Amino acid sequence: MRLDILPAGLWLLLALPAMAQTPEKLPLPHGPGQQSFQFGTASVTIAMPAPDAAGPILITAASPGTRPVTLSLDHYPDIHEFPPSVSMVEMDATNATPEIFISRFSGGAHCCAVVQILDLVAGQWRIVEGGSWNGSEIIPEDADGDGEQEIVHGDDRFLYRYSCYACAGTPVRIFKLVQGALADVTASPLYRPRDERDLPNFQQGCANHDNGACAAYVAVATRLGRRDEAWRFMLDHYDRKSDWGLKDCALRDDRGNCLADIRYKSYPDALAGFLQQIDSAGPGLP
Ligand SMILES: [Ca+2]
Ligand SMILES: [Ca+2]
Repeated sequence: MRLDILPAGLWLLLALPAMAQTPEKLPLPHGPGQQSFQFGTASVTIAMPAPDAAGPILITAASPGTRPVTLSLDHYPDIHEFPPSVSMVEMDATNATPEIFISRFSGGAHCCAVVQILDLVAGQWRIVEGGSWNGSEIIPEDADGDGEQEIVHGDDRFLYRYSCYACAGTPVRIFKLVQGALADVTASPLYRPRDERDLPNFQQGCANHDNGACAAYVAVATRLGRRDEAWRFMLDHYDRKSDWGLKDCALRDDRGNCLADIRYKSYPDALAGFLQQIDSAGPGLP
């Protein structure tokens, strides 16, 4: 971004030492009560209920001349729960305020870091639902060196899909916050170097007949414009004896019951179907 075309408000933001290029984690109030933080023109207030009291954790973002927003997080007395991680981040370049990034572990063996972001869009603070991600916490990072933080995380849709949890790595996914929406920018040429770095590992796993690694290998090679060679390599190396991932579901009801079973004849058929599906999904777990 050229400095001479910055919106006027952004000068203030750039001038503040608090606008570091790493997320700044905010301390939660000790015990019941509230605490406020100021970042340039934006403020965030965190209100914690007493541990034994019913009532939500409230996180409010505000700035002069805008409509504030309050995020309400569940809190139940006398039940073990995980506190939210609240950070000031710079993710959305289309406003002159920082964003407030909230990541909270839901508990459970492999699930989930639940993400919400408070973002100022057209004069109103909004709550952006940032999805549920495998792992205990999401910490945004600057994946492309532009000073804005992105969500950078393995593609959870590959987990368990064709092999065991710890077997194959997952391709990376990158989401950028733009005017209150998280955009999947993974395919941008900016992130090619990451894919090029990851590709040999996935190829090696595929060479070892790990169908999960073959899936990651084909997906990443496709982004790099090398699908045909990766597909041939997969056909030569995939585990023909494994039936992991050959069943799928095209449609589920509200309770998660499958209404339309899919049974693939082979792993390559299943993989082709999966790679078509994953283009259109939102952030986080499927
Ligand atoms: Ca911003
Ligand atoms: Ca960035």
